[in-house]
Amino acid sequence: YIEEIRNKVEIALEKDPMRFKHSIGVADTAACLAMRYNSDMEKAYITGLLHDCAKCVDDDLKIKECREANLSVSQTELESPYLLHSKLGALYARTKYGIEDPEICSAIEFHTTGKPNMSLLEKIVFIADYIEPYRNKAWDVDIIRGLAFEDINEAVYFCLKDTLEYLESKNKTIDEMTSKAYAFYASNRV
Ligand code: DGI
Ligand code: FE
Ligand code: FE
Ligand code: FE
Repeated sequence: YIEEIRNKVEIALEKDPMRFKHSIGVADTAACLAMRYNSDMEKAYITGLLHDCAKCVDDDLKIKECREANLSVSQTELESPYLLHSKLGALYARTKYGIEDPEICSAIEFHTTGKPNMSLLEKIVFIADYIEPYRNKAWDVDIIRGLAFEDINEAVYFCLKDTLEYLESKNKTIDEMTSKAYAFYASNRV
């Protein structure tokens, strides 16, 4: 059944072979983090495989499909339609991959912005997306790689901090959910 999902995702991402490699990296990394935090490894692996399943949909189509499914599209999402791949990915998980588990769908939905008070699976996928072995663009990624296996909340905090610094340096619009997530993880540090 995992093999079936894997093959479907490979086809869905065939426009961008690196994206499929990244998805395998996120699945593997999410499974490792689940192992570390006594969470369900199979669920983490499936969520990792699927998290970017809507990434290769054209931006106009992303907006159109979200609207058709009555998913809200904010001003920030209109300005940066790539943000919608997480919401649309959660929808596809249900409609195209038969995933009924709301925890998996929610972890896909919030993997780009994060959100306050994430579930363990949400945090695992959020972090795995950032630290998987094929990803090396981020500034502090090696520090966060180690931290992820020591203190997952601290790792989430640094991921959000790096992301916000990057977005500010590029003058990109910050989604309300990204700001809220950062505020939550900044104020809950011990
Ligand atoms: O899909 P991936 O590239 O694997 O990773 P992702 O879904 O976490 O997306 C990462 C990109 O999303 C990265 O370039 C930063 C951007 N991003 C995250 N939060 C926000 C954001 N972009 C905007 N405009 N606003 C945000 O709040
Ligand atoms: Fe993504
Ligand atoms: Fe991410
Ligand atoms: Fe990703």
